Amino acid sequence: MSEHEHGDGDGDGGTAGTQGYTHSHGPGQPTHSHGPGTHSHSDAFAQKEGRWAQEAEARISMFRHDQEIEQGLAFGLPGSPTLVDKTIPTFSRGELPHFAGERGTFLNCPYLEDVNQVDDAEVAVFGAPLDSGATYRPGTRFGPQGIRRSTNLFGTYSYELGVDLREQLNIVDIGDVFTIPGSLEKSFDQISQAMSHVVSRGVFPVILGGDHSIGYPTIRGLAPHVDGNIGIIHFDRHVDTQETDLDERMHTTPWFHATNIKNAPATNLVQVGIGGWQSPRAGVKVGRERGTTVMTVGDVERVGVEKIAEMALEIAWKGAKAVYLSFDIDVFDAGFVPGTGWPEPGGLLPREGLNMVRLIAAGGISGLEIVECSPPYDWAEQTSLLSSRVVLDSLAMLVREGHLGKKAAVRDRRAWGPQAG
Ligand SMILES: [Mn+2]
Repeated sequence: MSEHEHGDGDGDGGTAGTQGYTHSHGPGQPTHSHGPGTHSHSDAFAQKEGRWAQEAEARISMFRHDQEIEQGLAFGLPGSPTLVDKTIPTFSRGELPHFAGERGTFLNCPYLEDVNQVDDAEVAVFGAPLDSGATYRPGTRFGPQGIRRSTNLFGTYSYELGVDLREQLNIVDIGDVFTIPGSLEKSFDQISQAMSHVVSRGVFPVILGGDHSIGYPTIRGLAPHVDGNIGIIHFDRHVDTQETDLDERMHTTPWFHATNIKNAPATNLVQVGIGGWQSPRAGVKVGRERGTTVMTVGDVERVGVEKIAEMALEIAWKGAKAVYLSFDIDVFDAGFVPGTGWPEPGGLLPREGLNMVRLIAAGGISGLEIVECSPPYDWAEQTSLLSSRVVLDSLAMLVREGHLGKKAAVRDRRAWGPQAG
């Protein structure tokens, strides 16, 4: 049986993303710890999330899935008569097989050529291909390509999160910002302008970096559109708070400049996963003077991911109107992320990082960037895969908690599939 045939579909055409999904929160947070009173070895306890997810799947619509198959048969011609599965076309159109075709966009979502129409979507993914800010290994200019390509390995549905992004979210890929390799400052201007465009249309931005220097222009593009302060939750092994590096604003400097922006105060900057032998002391001094919050890998280990996420949310949201997530993939142990600019041993485990991302996204964020993925240094796409997961898990939690997934699906034009957009 092919993947095409699972489930019966629930026939709620046109309502994917809204009524197609009975809003119900997950079985508690992913790493929810249970009080001593509830601790038992019963089946129900052992399968708390597993069983919840089994039930949750039944509540997700199959509308876009079915529409994609219908369109695939129309545009890709019905498959050979010898095939038993009549949903398979002659030419691959849509999700399957994952190794075929020209997918190209993030999670094979629709590509939006005309960015003037971005407000039809609820989420816009765009790349900021830049490595001019890298002070050691370059290659993050290929980050957006590598991250998009790695999403070929993922479907649109997460088992334990009980979310299917294809059904529940209007997400488009608007391609990459035209960066200027010889000029960081001009690239920053381009990135800020792109960010500002997306945010001004009320669309949730997802930025695929790029080295971490983009953290400054993204905040600069976001800030004028937030009626109040912005909190920043920053995952990284490095503080990135010095003023200049090698005489310029580099990928070691974004938060010095971002927290100079009036409504992005350093006291709302929370830095998680910091540590090791690569943080320049100049940046540490700035963080100390400006009062940033730093939580090391050791702090995460000692206090636990749940409490750290809770504290990060509390500090970032204090007096703020929006919280932005900036995730440097090098926060993970170097063994998991060879494809990055400054790999540092002793970082977070993927489970720890992803669990914190989920908890933070559940609290509601206004945008996110994933940075420092350098495909030329990557092996077996593992750094790209983890980068994609940060985005996917964030989006799924935003949908599950009702922060995203509110805009009704626009039939046909925004449907997932090869002809969409
Ligand atoms: Mn870093």
